[in-house]
Amino acid sequence: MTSSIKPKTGLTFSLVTVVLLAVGGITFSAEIPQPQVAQDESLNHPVNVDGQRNDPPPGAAHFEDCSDLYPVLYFTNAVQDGVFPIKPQSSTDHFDVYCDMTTDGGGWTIIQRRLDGRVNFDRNWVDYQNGFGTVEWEHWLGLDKIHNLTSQNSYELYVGLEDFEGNVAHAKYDTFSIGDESTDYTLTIGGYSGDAGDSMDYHNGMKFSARNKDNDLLGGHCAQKDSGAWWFKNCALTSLNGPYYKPEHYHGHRDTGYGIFWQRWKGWDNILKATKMMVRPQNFIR
Ligand SMILES: *[C@@H]1O[C@H](CO)[C@@H](O)[C@H](O)[C@H]1NC(C)=O
Ligand SMILES: [Ca+2]
Repeated sequence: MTSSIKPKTGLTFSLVTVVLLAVGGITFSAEIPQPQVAQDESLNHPVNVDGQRNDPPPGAAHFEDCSDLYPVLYFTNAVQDGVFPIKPQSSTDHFDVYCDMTTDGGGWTIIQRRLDGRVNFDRNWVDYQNGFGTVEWEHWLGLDKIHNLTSQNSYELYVGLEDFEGNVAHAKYDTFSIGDESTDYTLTIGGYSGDAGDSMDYHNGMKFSARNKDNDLLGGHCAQKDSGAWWFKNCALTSLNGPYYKPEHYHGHRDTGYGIFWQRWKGWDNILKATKMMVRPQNFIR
């Protein structure tokens, strides 16, 4: 089975549409995949736990993350991956994110995605703070947004990986959050499960580094030496923001330098084709 990391559709829902569908009870027909949960179970899950969300003004976003939006899509039979606006509690404005509503029960907010190398990830600190790329495709959400997201609740992390032969693997972490700017976005991660092997535990407690910001434990500068930007230590067991190489142009890290790798799955020299990192509250109930 090759379950691809690629988005299934480029469909963008507007919040207004979602609300109208929710209110009108309009249902989509056949093509929309049904969520894999028992009907009865899901009916116990309230759409609006927070009164504020009952009547959002048109165009405004009151969903704190994609998990918050999941029940609305579910009750309108519109469960599908796509772009939605969210507004974490501490954020003053809403912003668009890509919601993965189909992997491992759905409700995931994507914070990082590589698909084909069309977006340059060799960027400065400020770009990693603010985010870059396109939400619909290759994307880094931004450290400030990731902090605001993961500080409003207890979050888990899902990392999806795909190599150039079409093999897929994943790593899931029960605990994931990053500190704010004053901590240089220190990573807190733990509770691994999955089939990719645990490459992230090594990075637990590390600050974020970029090519113009050295927060690693090495005498040198990992982000310059290895490229990319990450919670480098001494230096990395995985680097998902590293340079994107096609296999025909890659001859191992000693010759070409480090690419996108997950050491515990494929070693240092087997570069990856696609990656995604996404977060969801630990207490998410489908
Ligand atoms: C994150 O939250 C702070 C307040 O805690 C806010 O000032 C800032 O604008 C937020 N950042 C983003 C990108 O939403
Ligand atoms: Ca250093």
